[in-house]
Amino acid sequence: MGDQPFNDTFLRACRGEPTPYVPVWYMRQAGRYQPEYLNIREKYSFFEMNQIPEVCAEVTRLPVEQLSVDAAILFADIMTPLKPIGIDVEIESGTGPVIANPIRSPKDVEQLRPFHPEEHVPYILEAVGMLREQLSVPLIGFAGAPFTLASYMIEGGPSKNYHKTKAFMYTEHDGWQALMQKLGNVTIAYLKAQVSAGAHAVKVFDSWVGALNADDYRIYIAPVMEYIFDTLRETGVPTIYFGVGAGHLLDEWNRLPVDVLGLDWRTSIRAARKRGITKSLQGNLDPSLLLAPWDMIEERAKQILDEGMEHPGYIFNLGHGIFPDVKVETMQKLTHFVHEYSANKSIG
Ligand code: 1CP
Repeated sequence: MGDQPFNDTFLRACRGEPTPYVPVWYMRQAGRYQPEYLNIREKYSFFEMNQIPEVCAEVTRLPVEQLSVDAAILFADIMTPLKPIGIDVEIESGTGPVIANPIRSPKDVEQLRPFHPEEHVPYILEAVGMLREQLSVPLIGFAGAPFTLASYMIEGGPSKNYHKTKAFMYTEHDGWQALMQKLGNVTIAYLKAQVSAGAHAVKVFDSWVGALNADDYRIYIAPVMEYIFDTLRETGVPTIYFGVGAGHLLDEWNRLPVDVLGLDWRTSIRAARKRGITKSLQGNLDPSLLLAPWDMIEERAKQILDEGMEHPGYIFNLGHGIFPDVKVETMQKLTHFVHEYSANKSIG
């Protein structure tokens, strides 16, 4: 692969430049829908896969080779930096992250240790370096955003309503500020290290921040996100921000010093543009459609591409991650369709 010319279409779209076709990659493009992934996963726990650079690199490359997507995303998890700071987290099959010692008080926040990527996760940085050599498409590094990380740390695992997280936020003013500050520093340190090791772009996943209304986002979250993206500017690589069910926060997001906003399927690209969103956009096919008949997938993908292509700075993706029941062939067909349709449309 290293012999192929480098495909920078994705990076150009991140920067809002025109591209010959619409670049595409998929959230959770490495995962349980791939038989090859399942074979490897049988042998290792999730974090073991993370800790062996050759395995981490192989799983990261798999969707690039199999689907012909225009970007790779590092095979790791938003939970990866939490173990070294003192959170006892495991990834359980079918559930996700489960935490044995959730945060219950400001004292628990005080006890969190600082994160030093080179010392704590050298294997991740080694995998990034290997991928930089092996890939002919950009590598996206990533981290969790403070609210989303805090939601797992406080709830102890996946949640539907984030009651405990919000109660902590509303009740423990200083404890919450300290937690956001500490997690903001984790995110920054982790992403800077990934860029130094070779990542071409970075994405901050704030998957669950849509649980807050715009006022609370402005008060409790915007300052730390501004600090994160402001500091990441120093790296010079494009930055991406994503959350699920967060259409009501778009005006807040548009004010952040970030390059690309990732939309879920609830907010159309055209609606976001009409609201005055000027940044590059990424998204947003409903992943449930991947189980619908092909004609329907194609029709919706076409509609999204038509909307996305009204402005330069557009990257095709799903509105959230691929899930295990999806067929690899569907993803291959979709990637091919996005490339073909957008190339012909921009020429025609
Ligand atoms: O191709 C890729 O995207 C692989 C790399 C990757 C990324 C970017 C993984 C591997 N996880 C993530 C990010 C991640 N992890 C997010 C943000 C994106 C999103 O919203 O999906 C979140 C919220 C997590 C937390 C997490 N880890 C969950 C979700 C749980 C919930 O609350 O619903 C799950 C299921 C995991 C485990 C996990 N992470 C990644 C994989 C392939 C898996 C499944 C692991 C397995 O084999 O059991």
